Amino acid sequence: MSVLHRSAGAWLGLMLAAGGAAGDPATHRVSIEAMRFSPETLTIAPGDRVVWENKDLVPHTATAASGQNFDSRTMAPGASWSHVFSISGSFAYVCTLHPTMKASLIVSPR
Ligand SMILES: [Cu+2]
Repeated sequence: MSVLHRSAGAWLGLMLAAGGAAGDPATHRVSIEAMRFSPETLTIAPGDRVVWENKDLVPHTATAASGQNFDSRTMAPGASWSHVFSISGSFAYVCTLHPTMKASLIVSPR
C-alpha cells in the first residue's frame, strides 16, 4: 500500500508545515504620517512581518526604545522598512529623530 498513501501523508505534512489557516505569518503595516505612528499600538504573532511606511515629508526611524531588537535607521520620506518578529514580548519604540514619537508593538502567540 502504499506509496500512494504515504505520499498523501507527506503532502499533508507539507501543507501543515507551510502553515494552515491558524499559523500563517501575516504582514502588518504601520504608517508614519503627521509625526505619528499609526496604529500606535500593534499586536502581532511571532513570525509576523511589520512594514513601516514613511508617508511624511521628513525622515523618521522606528527604533526599539531599549536600543536592542530592532532599528530601521533613517527612513527617507516615501521609504519603508520591514522586520520579522520571532520573539514574543512587548516592545516600546520611538523615532530617534523626534523623541515625542512613541509607539509599541506587542508580539504574542495567537
Ligand atoms: Cu521622526
